[in-house]
Amino acid sequence: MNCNHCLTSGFADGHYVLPPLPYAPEALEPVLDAPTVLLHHDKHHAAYVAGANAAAETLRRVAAGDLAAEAAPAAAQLLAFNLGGHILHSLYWESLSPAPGGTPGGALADALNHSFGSYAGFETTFRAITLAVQGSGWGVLGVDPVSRRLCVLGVCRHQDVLLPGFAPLIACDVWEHAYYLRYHNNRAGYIDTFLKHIDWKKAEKRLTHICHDDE
Ligand code: MN3
Repeated sequence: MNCNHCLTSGFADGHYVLPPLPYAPEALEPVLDAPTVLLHHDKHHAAYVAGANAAAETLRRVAAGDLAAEAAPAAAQLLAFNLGGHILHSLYWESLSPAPGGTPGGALADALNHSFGSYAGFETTFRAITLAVQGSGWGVLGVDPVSRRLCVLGVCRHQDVLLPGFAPLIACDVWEHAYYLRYHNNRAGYIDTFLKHIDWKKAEKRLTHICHDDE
């Protein structure tokens, strides 16, 4: 399985597809309740998959001359929004572990220490940036392609405030649909619980493959 398996499994036979949850919907108790997980995956994530396919189809029809070129800019915007949603949700499911996640080891621990000074420094940074995302968005830990350090981005919606070439490792959804049923308006409590249930093993694999892809 390569590092981006959770992303490439979202495409098959020429279309974006909804990847299955990597665990049972009730497996994330007590982080998230099964109704939240099921609605989030089967309705919200699925809607982004459908939206990405619709936008891609519009762009194909423009390229084929079946639609006026004027349809392309709006479709490109819709593709960025919906495919961004598909990518980040695919990563979100893989970011969470049904068991308490502990702390990272190996190269990822080294990278976090190098980039944030310590694991606590990472947590402080991630919590602050993710909590402060205005409205709907994401806290995303990933690799800055220029410095090769890890950084946290506060992504707005699914596609704003992203660096070209940024390679995401961990994504925390802070759209209200991700947490409102259980946490109500307590976004901070949700983020703290998320931090305790990160699947660091999978994140470490993603980091290893990102670094190897550079060689
Ligand atoms: Mn969501």
